[in-house]
Amino acid sequence: MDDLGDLRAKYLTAVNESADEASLEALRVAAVGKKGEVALKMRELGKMTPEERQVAGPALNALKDEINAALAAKKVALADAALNARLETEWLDVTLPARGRPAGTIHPISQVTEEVTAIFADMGFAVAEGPQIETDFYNFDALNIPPHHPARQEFDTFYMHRDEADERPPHVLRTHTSPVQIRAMEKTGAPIRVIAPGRVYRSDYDITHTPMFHQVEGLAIGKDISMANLKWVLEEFVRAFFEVENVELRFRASHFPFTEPSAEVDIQCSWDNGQLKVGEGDDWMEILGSGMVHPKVLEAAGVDPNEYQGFAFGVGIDRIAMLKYGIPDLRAFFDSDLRWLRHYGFSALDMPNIHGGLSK
Ligand code: 2NL
Repeated sequence: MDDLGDLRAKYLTAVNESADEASLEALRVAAVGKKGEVALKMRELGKMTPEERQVAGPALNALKDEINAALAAKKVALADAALNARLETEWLDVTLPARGRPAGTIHPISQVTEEVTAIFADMGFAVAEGPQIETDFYNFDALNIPPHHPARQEFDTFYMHRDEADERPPHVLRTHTSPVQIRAMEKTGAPIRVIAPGRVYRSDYDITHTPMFHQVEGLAIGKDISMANLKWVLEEFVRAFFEVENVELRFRASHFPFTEPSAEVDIQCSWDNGQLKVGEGDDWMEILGSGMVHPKVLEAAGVDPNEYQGFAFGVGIDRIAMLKYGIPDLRAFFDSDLRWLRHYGFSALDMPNIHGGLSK
């Protein structure tokens, strides 16, 4: 039994020097496994005298326990060391400032849409959205523009392809956002106060027209909404949008199929050596169309014209963006030229709101 001391020294040293879990397992099998050296020693107990066995038995059990404990402790130590090594290489200073990135900018059309939305939200208008591909019912018929009305030609409409055998009425790319408001009236009925900003399409391309452009329309229907309310809302809008204390508006009688009476609205401005100023001088510039919603339009949208009335208006977003931010060429809006976007674009962090100043 003298060699028990050697066995103990041999395995405790080997366990201590072991570098990974696999070699620890090999040591466990060799030392305290079923056919390991300690088990072999235990088999020799049978050949001993009872006195010898009384000493050797407990000694072998103690050695087995000691080796098992050393194996378990080393296993924990190896796992700790592995974790520490990982933590050493994978650390990250979460208190460092964020990495700068190449600044993208907000397109002037998005900026102006947000500005207009903020102004009308402040006056109680919700935003309505709808499809860009419309049926000709929503784009025309519901707006009091029947099939052979000359206004259908004026709109330079894009018609979606239809097989000749297909007898369903055609779909069109919406020529204005009015159909969005028809759908809104159908859905929520009156009273209602919404604006409908978005893309619209007309087959027209020259220095002042692009085949896709942006419009915001507004609609307010109630029991006693009058042209006086229209005038105040539009004055309030123009003042807030152009960020001027006072600006004269001029309402000129006009004609649209969907409003009666109708008015085009000019704003007071001055042109000094090519520089436009809104709210001063004695020039006028047309910026929008408006009127009292035609009874037939209310009826088509499921609103009783004997009970309700209201106003509507339409503004070109691209056009008022050019006026406010001095952008000379409409077509540059859609060129995706990064230099242009960096020059005319806005910071993503400056969200327009009525109280903090619209455009900073
Ligand atoms: C323009 C003219 C206008 C409307 C749009 C409208 C919408 C409904 C009912 C009645 Cl649902 N009218 N929209 C009314 C008058 C004028 O736009 O020249 N825009 C640039």
